[in-house]
Amino acid sequence: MEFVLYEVKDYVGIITINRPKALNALNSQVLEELDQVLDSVDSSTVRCLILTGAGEKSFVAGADIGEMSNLTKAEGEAFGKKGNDVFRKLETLSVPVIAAINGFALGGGCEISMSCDIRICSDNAVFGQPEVGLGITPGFGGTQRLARTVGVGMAKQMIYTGRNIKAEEALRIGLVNAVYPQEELMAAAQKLAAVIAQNAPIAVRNCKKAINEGLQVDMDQAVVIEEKLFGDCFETEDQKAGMGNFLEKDKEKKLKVVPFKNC
Ligand code: DAK
Repeated sequence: MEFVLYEVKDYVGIITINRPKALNALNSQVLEELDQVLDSVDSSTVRCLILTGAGEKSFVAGADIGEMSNLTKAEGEAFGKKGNDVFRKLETLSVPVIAAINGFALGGGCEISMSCDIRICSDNAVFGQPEVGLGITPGFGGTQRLARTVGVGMAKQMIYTGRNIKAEEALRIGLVNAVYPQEELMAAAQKLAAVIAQNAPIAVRNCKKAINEGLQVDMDQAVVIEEKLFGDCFETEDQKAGMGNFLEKDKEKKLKVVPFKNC
């Protein structure tokens, strides 16, 4: 692949959008390659993913403005659908995804980060939805996911003004969970991913599904979704070993990592 790198180590997959000359802007080829990489993620060997951008300046500086500039209405809609389909695939992937945001996360860059489960960023990160300045609306889910992530009032302010915000403000409004010096970002993402990867994979995957699906429905339906996914964990080796270790009251065993079978 030309623009998307993928490597797996110790149950953690790292996807890198690798188009640094254009600040990792998303053109059709990047979206297609990303789609293929997501299809190739094997949840029996990958328990957590990290998504980042190549270089130290930009995570993703948005959809490719050059490619979009001459689109017709129909082509614009098709481009929006292509991005939305990939972003939705990312959002609904069975394993958790951490966005390690290493610089600009503008437009489609901010939007792709919001399709991930957890966002952490470097101290030089810049977030924004500048689309109204380009004469368009956010087209890769920004109007929907930003409002759900930081609240309606803050999302509307960011989108209507097109104003960019820095890392510390992103932290303050809950767009990211933590800010790190640039050189420490990937290590922090890997440490976080390793903690997630050490937990029972079926349970982690079911938690993701319960949270994502539960948020789409009312509470009565949401608790039914949780009940089903909770029940689904029983009779797995992870559940037996996890609870067995606790009940044996053996400190060594209690601390022992659950064996991760039935992935
Ligand atoms: N697209 C294409 N190329 C980009 C780019 C982008 N979004 N961002 C940067 N580049 C390219 C620049 O053109 C430049 O290329 P060369 O001239 O060297 O060939 C190279 O990356 C370096 O950029 P700069 O020279 O501009 O670097 P600076 O440090 O001076 O500035 C910047 C960095 C991030 C502030 C600046 O590049 C910038 O403002 N970039 C654009 C940011 C932006 O507006 N992003 C939002 C894009 S709009 C939809 C689907 C999707 C979307 C909307 C609708 N539908 C179809 C429904 C999504 C829209 C967006 O994401």
